[in-house]
Amino acid sequence: IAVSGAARAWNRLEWAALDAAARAQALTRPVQIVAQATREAVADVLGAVRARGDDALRELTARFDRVELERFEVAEAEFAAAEAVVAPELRQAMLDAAQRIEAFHRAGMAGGYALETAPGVVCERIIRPVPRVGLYVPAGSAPLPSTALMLCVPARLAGCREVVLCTPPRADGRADPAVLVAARLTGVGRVFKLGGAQAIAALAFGTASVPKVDKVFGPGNGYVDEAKRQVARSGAAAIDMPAGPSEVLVIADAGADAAFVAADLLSQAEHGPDSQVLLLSDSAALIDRVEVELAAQLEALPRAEIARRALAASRLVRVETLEQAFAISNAYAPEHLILALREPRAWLDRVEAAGSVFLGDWTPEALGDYCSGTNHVLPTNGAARAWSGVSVASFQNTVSVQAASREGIRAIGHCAVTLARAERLDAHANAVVLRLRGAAA
Ligand code: HSO
Ligand code: ZN
Repeated sequence: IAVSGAARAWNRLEWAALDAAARAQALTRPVQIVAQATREAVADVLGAVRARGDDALRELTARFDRVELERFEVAEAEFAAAEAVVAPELRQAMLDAAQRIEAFHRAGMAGGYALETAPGVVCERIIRPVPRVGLYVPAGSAPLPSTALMLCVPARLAGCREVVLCTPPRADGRADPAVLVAARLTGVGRVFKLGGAQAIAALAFGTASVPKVDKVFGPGNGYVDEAKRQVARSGAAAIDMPAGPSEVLVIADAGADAAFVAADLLSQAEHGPDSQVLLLSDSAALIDRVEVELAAQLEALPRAEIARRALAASRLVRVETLEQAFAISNAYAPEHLILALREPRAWLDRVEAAGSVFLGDWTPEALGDYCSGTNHVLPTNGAARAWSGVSVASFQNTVSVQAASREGIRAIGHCAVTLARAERLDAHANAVVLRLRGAAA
């Protein structure tokens, strides 16, 4: 049984039948076209928060979150109430996940190092935490306490002095209780009920009630992503990465389990109507089976409407070979790449650009989203070509240090003088020559 064209909520394509323009079109993300209107709306929000601080935050929160907040910071009583309503099983799952995330992130922490590069010349790299960081945890249609874990755990491991979290208020003026419990479990001090571009603005510029931070982290919708780009461009705060709507690309062979593949595609599609979902397979029969599964599983989802809208921009593509699938994937540079292949590890060398890779039939993206230990804050929108997902290093700066002795300046001073003269920078040359004289005496 094949799904007929009219019933399809997704797009099925034959790569070989597409010309260059159609191929480019097939790999174009809707979010790649950031509307001028979005850019302007975000610029207005940033300008308002910068100019009028908390007053602007109050107005924007009333307009976008439809709630009047006198105070944005979560008070002790609200944390306590959150602890009381979060089910023990959920709390325990968050603890388990946090422990695995911590173990994996700790193991990957870079250490400093030192090397004597010439007799008497020691160069070092030392590591310092970014002093003040702001974490954004989206709530939108689904609050994401797991994102709090993914951001808070590495921030604490890095030793950041000030860790501030923003998450949108609910209609009742409270923050999502599970997000609050996750923040507490991982040792975050201050949480503010702010969402969208106004949250990013508050963190980047600071207001009377929200402390200014040095770097803003976290995923978000197109507005949040655009706000992060704008504050980074203005120099107000650094950002972790451009991170817009979530995406998955699955490469599946004829032996893949169609139900598993469909479930993975839908787990991405349910994130939001702007989520990106791609399947590449060299097997038309597998795609047929995935279509049947998609249709069946979609109907049973509470978020079917959201998933259906995401699927409308999705693509199921029959490729000629798996090599071709990897070439397409590398060009697209997906946030998540699932290899539903018989020998997934053998193909890993082909992966050039992806945020996070899931090997084999038993590794759904959902494990990485929650609790395998890897980070789920990953570069989207093709940024994986040049950006990496969040890690402890995202919360650290490296500082280089060098120390030369008299012997050291004698060893390499002449090299510096020659280069300085070639650049006609005489003061540079003098700074070395004076010392060479001193060291010779
Ligand atoms: N797939 C999302 C992360 C997430 N999924 C959070 C569920 N909760 C972006 O990587
Ligand atoms: Zn997810």
